[in-house]
Amino acid sequence: MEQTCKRYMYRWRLSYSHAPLSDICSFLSLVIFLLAAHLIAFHHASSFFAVDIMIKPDGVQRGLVGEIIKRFEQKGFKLVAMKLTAPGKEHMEKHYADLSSKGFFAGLITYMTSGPVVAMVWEGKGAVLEGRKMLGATMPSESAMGTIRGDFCIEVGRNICHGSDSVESAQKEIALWFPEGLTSWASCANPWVYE
Ligand code: D4T
Repeated sequence: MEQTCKRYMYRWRLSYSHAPLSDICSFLSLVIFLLAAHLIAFHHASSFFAVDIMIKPDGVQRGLVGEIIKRFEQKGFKLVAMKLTAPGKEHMEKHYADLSSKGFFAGLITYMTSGPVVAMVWEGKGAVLEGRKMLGATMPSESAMGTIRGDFCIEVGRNICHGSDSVESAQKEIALWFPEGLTSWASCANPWVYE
């Protein structure tokens, strides 16, 4: 009996002292990895970046181009590229490629190719995150008043403007919309916008 107990104790100690230690190590590495990824993502999103903003055909038709540009200018962002363009179906399908499996995709492409759009690139600290806040939620009914969608539209299929949802998609979209590159310039407002 004593022997059996000792054997069990030995086995228990083995499993307690080895397996859990490796489990704890993997768990700690996972926590450290997630923490680092979170910090990097946060730093990425709040650093100086350019965001692709597009005024959709309804925004152009309804005469909201000036109003939308005004909001980004007044916020303190710097315009580094802009064009009024109607690039066609293939281009829009590329822009919205990640939504190609959605039921609303065909309607979205028809809407997006129904007239010219204004594509812009705005640069500034946290431009991607702040730009999305300025646009408001995808669903206008969920957009806060004071945001562009909250103030100017009602339906998701006519939600006026687009904004990149991450630094990575901003980089992809900028390459798609402005293969000729951006215009680099120094704004005299910089010291009045940034500490
Ligand atoms: P965009 O890309 O236009 O800035 O929109 P969001 O990033 O805010 O949202 P999204 O990619 O999910 O949708 C892209 C585009 O599809 C239209 N849409 C969306 C739609 O017509 N019906 C829907 O149910 C959804 C979710 C509106 C925006």
